[in-house]
Amino acid sequence: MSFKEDVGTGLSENPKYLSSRYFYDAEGDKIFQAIMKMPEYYLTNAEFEIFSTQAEQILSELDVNGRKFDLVEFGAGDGFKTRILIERLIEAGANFRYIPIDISENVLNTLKSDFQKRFPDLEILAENAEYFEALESINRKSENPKVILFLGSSIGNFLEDRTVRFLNALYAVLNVGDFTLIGFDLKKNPKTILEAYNDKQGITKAFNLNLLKRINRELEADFDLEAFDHYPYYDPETGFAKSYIVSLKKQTVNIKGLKKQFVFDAGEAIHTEISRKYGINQIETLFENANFNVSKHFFDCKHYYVDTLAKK
Ligand code: AVI
Repeated sequence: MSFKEDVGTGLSENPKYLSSRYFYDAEGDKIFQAIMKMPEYYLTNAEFEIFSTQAEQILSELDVNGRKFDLVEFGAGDGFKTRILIERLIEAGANFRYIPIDISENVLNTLKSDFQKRFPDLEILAENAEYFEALESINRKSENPKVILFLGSSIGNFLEDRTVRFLNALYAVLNVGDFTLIGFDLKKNPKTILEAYNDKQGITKAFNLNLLKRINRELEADFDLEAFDHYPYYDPETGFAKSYIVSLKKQTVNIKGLKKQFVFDAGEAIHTEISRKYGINQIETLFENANFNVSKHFFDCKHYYVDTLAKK
């Protein structure tokens, strides 16, 4: 479905929702870069620490020993954390191509030109695609052994059934002996988690409300941003961090591009994002149910976050 159709569907439902995949337009990409630099958003630093200090261990688990392989990355973003892993792989003499995949063409172009400068000898095959589309096309692109990266806790943005479908689809495209390395945010003090999605500077608020701005820009709508607020919520029992946009008064919004008006009650919420937090047992069960063998968990020093390596 297109942005326009999805907005029409989501705002017509009760309760209303909008998909977090639409956060990432040019402006959203920029705000997300700022989020990753926030001290409250511990996820990026944790994964950066894991790759800075444990890349050799990751490499030794991969057991590539001079064999050529493809390092495929789903949701590559600006490659900030992958950069350090790639640096270490090159230093260790690994023989690989890099295949970054992202839904944002904008971010992918930046990544490609940055990596071409940093790693002039690295072969890069960037692909602008949605995850499930990319999974389908991956074997047409490459017959080499594969290591598929899905970092940054992006898997946490999937609902349960999508997570299961993703892991099953991943398993189906891999050959026996191939690996996947997936970043999961772990359950921890709920206050730490909530702060990561509720920074005092209002960067996450701007990120969430940019969805309304995007609808204004692309679908000629008249959302008054002052009349909506950002509401993050974390449930330590389920591990679901959820973000909402809440209407601060009863109001009607006109979306010209849809030739439709939408009524919001005072206090009515639009669900925009889920960022799931996991326990280690849940992660192991997820992989086991998809037939993967968990090779090793790589934790940061605070055990806030884990990159789990699993083998087909
Ligand atoms: C991209 N994704 C893993 C981020 C997350 O933590 O769910 C997106 C984000 N939303 C608010 N802050 C960051």
